[in-house]
Amino acid sequence: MAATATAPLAGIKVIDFTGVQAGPACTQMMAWFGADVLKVERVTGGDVTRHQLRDIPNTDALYFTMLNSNKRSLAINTKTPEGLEVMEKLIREADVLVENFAPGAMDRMGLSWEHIHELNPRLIFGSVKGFNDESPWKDLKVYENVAQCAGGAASTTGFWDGPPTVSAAALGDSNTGMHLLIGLLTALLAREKTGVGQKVSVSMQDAVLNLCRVKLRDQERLEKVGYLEEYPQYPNGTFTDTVPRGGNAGGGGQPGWVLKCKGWQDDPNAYIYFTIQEQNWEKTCQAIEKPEWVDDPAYATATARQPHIFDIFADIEKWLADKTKYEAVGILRTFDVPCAPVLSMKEIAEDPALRASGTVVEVQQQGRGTFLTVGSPIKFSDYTPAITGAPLLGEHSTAVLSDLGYTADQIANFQVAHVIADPAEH
Ligand code: CAO
Repeated sequence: MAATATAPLAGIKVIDFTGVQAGPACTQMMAWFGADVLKVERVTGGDVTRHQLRDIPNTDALYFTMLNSNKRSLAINTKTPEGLEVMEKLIREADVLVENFAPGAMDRMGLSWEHIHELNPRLIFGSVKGFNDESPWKDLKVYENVAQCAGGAASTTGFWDGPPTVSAAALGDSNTGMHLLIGLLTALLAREKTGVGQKVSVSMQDAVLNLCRVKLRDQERLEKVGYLEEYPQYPNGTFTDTVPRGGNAGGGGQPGWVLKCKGWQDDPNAYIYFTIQEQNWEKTCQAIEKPEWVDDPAYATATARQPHIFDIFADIEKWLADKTKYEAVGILRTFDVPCAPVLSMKEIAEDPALRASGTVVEVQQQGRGTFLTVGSPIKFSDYTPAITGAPLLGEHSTAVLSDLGYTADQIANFQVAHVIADPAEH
């Protein structure tokens, strides 16, 4: 909707047959980049997120508005013959159709990939499921945390003496949507050469696992050498035959940890992440006022440090005790120490730099005023997405149907028969 003539995806028509988070995150980004994204929703209630976790009565929830900006909405019962006919007309004209319903739902609706491909051979069909087609669990319905557990994230997240832990980051949902977006854009490029669309499928388990690539690396290393030198369990603890949870340890070759700063007793986020970069050891010692560690054989190499790495972190916390997280980072950055304050969501929401970059944006929303959302994390030199509000349920039903050639009488009859929702009902 906010697309300008120069928008990268201008002219691309997307049928957004998605709900909750994984699919909507994908199509929202297409809309930001200029595609005409038409969200097709159930007549009663629409996308479930419109109603989930509402903060204002009778107003679409932030869960919905933050994943469906820049789209249009058609509320139509696709299980009626008339609704299915509308869908088929839309499919004939579209470039992309994205869905993330429960396994088998598209087939049950009469919209199998084969049928869609027959209706419009150029159309690219994007599909999100919990598991891929080879999985014994391919019939399961899946939400975020289910995927994090099945994709290897939960077993490797948290502390060794606690249970598997899920991440707050939407590794199962939005991450899968971003993977699907890559697939769809690739298929659009392929279509330039072949003239034919294809089905692009991404499973949430696979998308999570793709982000847990280094943990599979660690599994292979563990099987070969029996230990993982960068994990807190080394060298004083024990390893089993599977990758353990490493707490806040750095995942690469650079040890790091979350360290307390001034005020941590009262502020749950008065911490920084501190990285000991091997090639920066000398400057790191200067930064934390421990110049004697530079040449001390017990400290001078990563191998020498590892057996007492937590004593080292404890000493660094002593240095941090009279510094706020911002003061600490202010000092450490001048010594090239890779570090950052642990930022709360409140701090992020108020951060002027994130606002200036368009990463956090305030958006006008009908019936709500404004709301804060995460804008595009992808920055182009020649294009800046303009983030607009999310559509009301069925806001564009009449316009879409009339563009498809339906008369005012036919549209009125659709309303009476509940094929489309009556806007007065919203
Ligand atoms: N008109 C008529 N019927 C419609 C419709 C429309 N416009 N849009 C959807 N429906 C129907 C579907 O056809 C389906 O009907 P059947 O079950 O009779 O075939 C029904 O609505 C429910 O679809 P659903 O997929 O939304 O079902 P659900 O709420 O039971 O499950 C979810 C939700 C997310 C668990 C499931 O969709 C799923 O596993 N999706 C794949 C994985 C995924 O994307 N999960 C992440 C979601 S983000 O956390």
